[in-house]
Amino acid sequence: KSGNRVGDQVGYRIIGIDPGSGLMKASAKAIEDYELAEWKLLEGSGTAMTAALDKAYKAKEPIIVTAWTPHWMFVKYDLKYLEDPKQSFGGSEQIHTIVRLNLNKDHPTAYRFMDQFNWKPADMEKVMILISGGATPDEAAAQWVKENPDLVQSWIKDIPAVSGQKLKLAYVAWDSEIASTHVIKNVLENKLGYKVDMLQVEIGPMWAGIANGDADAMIAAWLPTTSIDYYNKYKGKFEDLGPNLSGTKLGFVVPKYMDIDSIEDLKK
Ligand code: PBE
Repeated sequence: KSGNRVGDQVGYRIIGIDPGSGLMKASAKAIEDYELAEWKLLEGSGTAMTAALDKAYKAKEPIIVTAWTPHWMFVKYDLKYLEDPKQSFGGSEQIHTIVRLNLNKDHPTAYRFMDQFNWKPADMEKVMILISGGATPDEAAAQWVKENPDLVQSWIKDIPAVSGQKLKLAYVAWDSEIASTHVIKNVLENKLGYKVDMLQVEIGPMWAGIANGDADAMIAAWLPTTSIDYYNKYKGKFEDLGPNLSGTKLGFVVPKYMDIDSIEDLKK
């Protein structure tokens, strides 16, 4: 082989997402660990990343993106994670539910529900697929809640409803968190009687909002690695209600029609 085929094909560019995300930090670490100094990690957003992927995929062009699981893109396209023998992206993680201090006292009903909330990657993926297929996040959440009555009931069993109290949920516009946060909103409003305010923000302000009490809860803390900087920064200023989902993954992803398998192949 002469030169770097993959690098030349994609202009030594890896399509990233929003700069504050844990995925971007892990991607920068991978570029260092695998000594990919000639490669550029482009900043953008989750939406810009999936748009670039869609365009390349339809044209059968080569592309490398930063990505995560659960995500609808693995259902819609034939994709593969590049192997990561150096474990730059860490292992499988859990998503934790994080609430502001004193939520227990101020909103015991919401607190108890948030504490019980847990589901599987396939559940989250179903909501994501509905949204990527054209449903609004509210419509997708409503449909999923309707189709999963037993699981939803297990989250709210024996919890008394309230009458119109306000609750504020913070989230980042990642497709996974848009899906999960709208399911929580639907249950809080339609089963437990809250009026929910949705605060869409960047990752830093999401954590700061919980820590200073501007937001009541969020379900977007990927641990032990992806969100750890924010977790440590605000430690003591929030309550961690533990995992609501297990089995996430992060990495560099390419279409299956590309002839590479490992991050190490980017170096050649
Ligand atoms: N994500 C989705 C986030 C956490 C949730 C993987 C894009 C991140 O990288 O911080």
